[in-house]
Amino acid sequence: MNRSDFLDEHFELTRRHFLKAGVVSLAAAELTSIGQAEEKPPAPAPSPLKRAKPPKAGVRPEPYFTPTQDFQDVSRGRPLPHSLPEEKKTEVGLTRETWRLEVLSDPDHPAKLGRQFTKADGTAFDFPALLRLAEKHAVRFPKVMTCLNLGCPLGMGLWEGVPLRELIWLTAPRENLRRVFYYGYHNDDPAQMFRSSLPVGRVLEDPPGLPPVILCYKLNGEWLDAERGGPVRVVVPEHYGFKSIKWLTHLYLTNLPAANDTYAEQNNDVDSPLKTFAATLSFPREIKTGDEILASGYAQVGVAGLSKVQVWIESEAQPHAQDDPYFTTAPWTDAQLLPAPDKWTGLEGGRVPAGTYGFDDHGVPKAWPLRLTNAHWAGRLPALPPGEYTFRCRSVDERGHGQPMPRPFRKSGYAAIEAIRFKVTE
Ligand SMILES: Nc1nc2c(c(=O)[nH]1)N[C@H]1C(S)=C(S)[C@@H](COP(=O)(O)O)O[C@H]1N2
Ligand SMILES: [Mo]
Repeated sequence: MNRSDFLDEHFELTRRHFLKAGVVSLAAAELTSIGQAEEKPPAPAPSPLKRAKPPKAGVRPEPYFTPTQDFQDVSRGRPLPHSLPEEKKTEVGLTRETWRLEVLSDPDHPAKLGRQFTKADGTAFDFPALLRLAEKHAVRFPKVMTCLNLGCPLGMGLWEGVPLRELIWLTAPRENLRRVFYYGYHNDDPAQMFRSSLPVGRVLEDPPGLPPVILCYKLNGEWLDAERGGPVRVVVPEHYGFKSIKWLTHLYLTNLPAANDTYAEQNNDVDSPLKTFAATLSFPREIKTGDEILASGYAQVGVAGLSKVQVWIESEAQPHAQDDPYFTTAPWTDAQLLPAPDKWTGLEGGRVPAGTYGFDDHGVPKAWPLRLTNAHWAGRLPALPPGEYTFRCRSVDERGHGQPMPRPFRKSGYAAIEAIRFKVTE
């Protein structure tokens, strides 16, 4: 069997298995996507494959872009703003018709502005004003949404919006502007406010290779829905989810020199951009002596990029050295990184529209894997004698750092190496 046959067969197997044996919600999601692709109903899988962990949205090869309703939701709020009845949403500005955004100087640490945009004087931004800015300035980029404290992304999205700097320039800022902070609708209860912030430099100028911070109104080509933070949320390309405030209502320009994020109060590292890591999606349930071991999964490609994914099996009979917590000296072997999809499932027509950051006008990625997205991998390991084992995978970033280095600490984003224990029987 050549490599691509193996991969085809492998993904056919994982696909069938996901259909047959998935957790109910996953099975439903898979069925929808397969239904859209008009594939045949599944035949029984010749050898059962098992996911290493409960599946989560946004990490599977298909659909590549996570349908909005399949994102995991970790947002706070009592009640959750997106669960409010339509009438209440209209009243509090959670519809495109009634949404307003105030852009203000921070009264405690004022930035000197030529003008503010306030509800009181009727100048707050509304949705049509945002769309007028979009006509000239709209940008669109792919980004995986990941919660700092979770081991798995919430979903992969194609986000569209207006660069935040366009609104900042409209305030005619003059001096004492060092940061911006922002928050969204929180049931008018100060205790429920979820705030985030950025250095103004990041907003005004994009670091090399990164798209702008946006006020986002579309996800995967459709209006951003209430559960994902619509009508308008912030999306910060290189950051974990907590910087991407949903149901945006207030933007402050400030002379504060440091972060005042809600997440900072909760003992998190709020300056840490997205890390690179690999995880397993499928692994054989039963392995007999003589069976080749086929595994597959995904890698979140953080700001450090991804050069490869590696796999390794440790035998319990001959455990790895105790003084090497990240298994840097283990005999890792390279897995195969799968090429970019040619059909971008989850988007209309399976196509990435022209004018998308990182893609050419035919919707082909300019490089692969793309930073801030998911790439997928498949690994193949030789047959083993009977015994107990642990399977691991890891990413290696573009500078050659094996996961979880160079930033191994938990507060700054999850990157622990996963372990899957298994038995090989006669
Ligand atoms: N207004 C508001 N925005 C928020 C949050 C929140 O609780 N309230 N949660 C944040 C966190 S911690 C994450 S991880 C992301 C999740 O985005 P998603 O719900 O689209 O997956 O939203 C962020 N934006
Ligand atoms: Mo989060």
